[in-house]
Amino acid sequence: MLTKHQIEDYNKNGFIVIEELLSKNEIRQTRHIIDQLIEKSKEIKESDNIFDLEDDHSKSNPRLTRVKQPHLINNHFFNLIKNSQITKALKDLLGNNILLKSSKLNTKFEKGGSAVEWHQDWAFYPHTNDDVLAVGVMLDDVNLSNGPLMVIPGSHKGPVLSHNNSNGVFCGAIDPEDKDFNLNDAIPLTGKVGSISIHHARLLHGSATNKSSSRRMMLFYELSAADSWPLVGAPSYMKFTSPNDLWKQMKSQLISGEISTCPRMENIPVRIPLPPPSDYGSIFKTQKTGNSKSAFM
Ligand SMILES: O=C(O)CCC(=O)C(=O)O
Repeated sequence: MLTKHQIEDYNKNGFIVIEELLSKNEIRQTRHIIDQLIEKSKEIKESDNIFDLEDDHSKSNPRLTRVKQPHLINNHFFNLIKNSQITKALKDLLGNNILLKSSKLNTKFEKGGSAVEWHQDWAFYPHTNDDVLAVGVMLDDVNLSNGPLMVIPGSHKGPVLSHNNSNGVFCGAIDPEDKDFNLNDAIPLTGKVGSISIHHARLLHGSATNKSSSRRMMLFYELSAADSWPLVGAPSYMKFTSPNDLWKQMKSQLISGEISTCPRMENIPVRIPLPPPSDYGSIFKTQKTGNSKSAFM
């Protein structure tokens, strides 16, 4: 499915964008379900297990930062990745055995949708090997003004930067002054609705507030090779107390092939995302309650 050039690009730079991969029908169905979820969010006043709210959310003007784990809310979101061209592309990058770890819908509404401070996903969920990545499905046109995902090419081969604040607490974001971070190297990942981005879990990335008048909704899936096991952290999917529940959940999230119970270990840099901030409910809460420094002031 991917060309040799795309695979080389991913390995070298840590990301690729595939233009208009999803069909208009897939996008239409997805948006329809999301509209229903947004409607439902009108009933709540505080963030909960499903919705993460912007500060100005109200019944008359619902404003979310995120819908958490949409694939656990509606099967459509699981089928969208499993039965689409996306899985074909993933097999070229991760091999045949692929496990979905979690999903999230970042809504980034017009006129103020929240920034995501610079971070490496790896800092949140280190694994035994780094065949771990995130797919971003563009559910709106993404342009330079509506807060595109930005990445630092090649940073997936560098160090794992500290994501702890000056008090030592995990805040889910790097210090923009870190000597290993240079904002001038950042490039935006733009594309038409239906395009996807794929970024490596160790790649430095972030995105600014959406100050424009057009929404930037993106659906993210976090996946790994099925022999890549989480170490610690990963609060969004290792939340099971019983091995039976864990096994059931993993099997239901298998995108392709088989789960391996013999983790493949690699000698790669890892940091443990502890001690936790007061609210670990989403990256937005982690960065806020962890008092992360903003690169987007
Ligand atoms: O929505 C974005 O632009 C960034 C997404 C991201 O990095 C995250 O949610 O962890």
